[in-house]
Amino acid sequence: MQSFNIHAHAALTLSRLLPLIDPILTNGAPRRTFESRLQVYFPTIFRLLYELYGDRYDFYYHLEQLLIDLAHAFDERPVELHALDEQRIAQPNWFQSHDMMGAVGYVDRFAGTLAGIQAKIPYFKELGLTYLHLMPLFNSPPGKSDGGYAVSSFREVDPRLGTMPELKALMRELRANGMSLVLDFVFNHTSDEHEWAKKAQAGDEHYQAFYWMFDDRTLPDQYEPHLREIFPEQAPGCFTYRADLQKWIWTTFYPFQWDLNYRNPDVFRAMLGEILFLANQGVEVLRLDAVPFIWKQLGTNCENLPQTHVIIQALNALVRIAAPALLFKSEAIVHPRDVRSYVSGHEAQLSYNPILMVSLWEALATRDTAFMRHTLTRYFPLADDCTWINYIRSHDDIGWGFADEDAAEMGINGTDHRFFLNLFYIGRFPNSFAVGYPFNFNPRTLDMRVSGTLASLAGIEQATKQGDPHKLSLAIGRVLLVYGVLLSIGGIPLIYLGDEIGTINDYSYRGDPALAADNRWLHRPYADDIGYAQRADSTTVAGRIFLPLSQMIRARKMLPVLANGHTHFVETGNTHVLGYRRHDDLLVLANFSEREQMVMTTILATLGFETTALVDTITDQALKITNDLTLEPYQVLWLVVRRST
Ligand code: OTU
Repeated sequence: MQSFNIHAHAALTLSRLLPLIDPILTNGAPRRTFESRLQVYFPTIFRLLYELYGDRYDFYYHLEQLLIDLAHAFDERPVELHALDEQRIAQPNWFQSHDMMGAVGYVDRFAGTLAGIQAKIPYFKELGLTYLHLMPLFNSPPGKSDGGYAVSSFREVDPRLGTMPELKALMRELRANGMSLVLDFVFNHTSDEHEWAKKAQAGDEHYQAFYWMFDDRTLPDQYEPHLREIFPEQAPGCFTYRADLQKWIWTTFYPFQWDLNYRNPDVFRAMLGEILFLANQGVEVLRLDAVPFIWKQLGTNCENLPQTHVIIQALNALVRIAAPALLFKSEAIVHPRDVRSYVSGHEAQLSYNPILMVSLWEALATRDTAFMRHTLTRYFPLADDCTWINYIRSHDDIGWGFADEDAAEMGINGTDHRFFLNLFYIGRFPNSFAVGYPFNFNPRTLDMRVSGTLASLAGIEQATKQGDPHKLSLAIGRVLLVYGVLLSIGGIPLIYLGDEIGTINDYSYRGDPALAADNRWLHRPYADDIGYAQRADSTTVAGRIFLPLSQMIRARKMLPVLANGHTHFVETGNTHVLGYRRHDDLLVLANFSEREQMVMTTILATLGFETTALVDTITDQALKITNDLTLEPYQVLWLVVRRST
């Protein structure tokens, strides 16, 4: 309980702080823009930071420094990005358009270098992309980089990929072609070779306080029983002993990834500095890596704590002032309720949608959409100032993140169901179509996740090896079914590059000692040049995926009804068939089984879709329905009523 009026205090504080920016922002018009945004957001910033750091003797000093940093960042922001800011402010829902289409991949694996990525722009346009996420590309020590997620400098591009000027030029070029660049912001930890970590190792106490360091096991022993082990096989435990420092260090992930201590306002300020630096290079979306872990509190599991939200909200409000075109995307692969807790215009405008991802795999394995419908009805709808990033595969493993209590409501035992899904997707369940591999089995909790590409998990690898054309058709059907949902359900669809041509697991990582222990490299394949060359050939696997997917993407871009929002899940009367309406105008039906399925005419009529005039907007074909509607195995339809007058 505050004994003073925080709003009045914020206003007073701001009036006292304002003179600090006089020497930085001297020009009238920009100064007015900055100040008017400050008037809007400072009360929020003040309230949030007060919550985190208000009890510190140096709170006011940190506020001063933040304001100075913010003014400098605003002042240094290139003219074209100021123009972009204005454009985004004028059209704040730009990212919710049906035109949005995303893809993600590793620079080196997809195109060798940044120059290689630049050369792929025609291909990205062919795909219809508006959003390109390049996997971590900053400096990261070879051999201990966790796929780039151990960052040793947030301001230097990995020299093997290119340079900072090249990255800037690429962003400009992408933007000129209608694409926004998305980069990771790995802000829960740094590499132990980051300059801050090196200074800490050299004994600099200022930088030691950037991390969580303990002289002995007393506190780690109190924290640890409550914590989740993320990589129990390769990196057991959450603390690492460093003999050089004679200290225990908090390392949620690999031992060389040191968790940052956000209780220290210096860390908050330093990381805001990195955000604004990246924003001023031209990055449009920052993916907030491992966001659930950034605040720690003894006695809790140190995930999704309230202060984590306060930090993101504060960073977001600060960004609205200095670089408002920048959006945040949350990466929280946690309980569905917690996933959703980060997504809003005030926090992360975008979020991975692991809820949908898991549901899709679950329904493909069971051929039953009841649990999926239950889950999505509960968790899919978002406020209208944010949106989902809908994906089926990322560079990470798949963890079965549904809620046990939701499963129980459906008569499903969560633990058993996870066990089944794991067995199914590692191909150990009778008649499984999947070729996946177990990732991080934890003997203590029996928890496990799955690695593999979309094509391999959907059955293409197995069918190809067995030379079974029927199985191959079904597997391709699964891939297209998934895309039929991702592209129509509401949000930004995200393709993992390679998946659009059916790239199967890449086993080459096993021969590389730096990668062999981490089988997530299975599904981070190199670009398959042969597959890409075959993409227009409908007799090849690549073409059988790429051509119909391209058709769906074109169809999506012509259907404003597929923009974000207004997704209503409906009862189709057939448990194998998922159904949802987009507004009242379009009905998606998706058959998750390898058999023909019927949906009754009477049910369609109650939903407002008379079978006499139905058109599938993917193919633009009128449906000829004599009795009830029949869906082919794995067929997906985007139906509208179109009466010829
Ligand atoms: C993320 O993943 C990245 O996506 C991984 O590639 C990194 O290894 C990791 O962070 C460390 O930077 O647990 O299994 O709820 O699920 O942050 C991968 C969020 C992970 C975590 C997620 C993490």
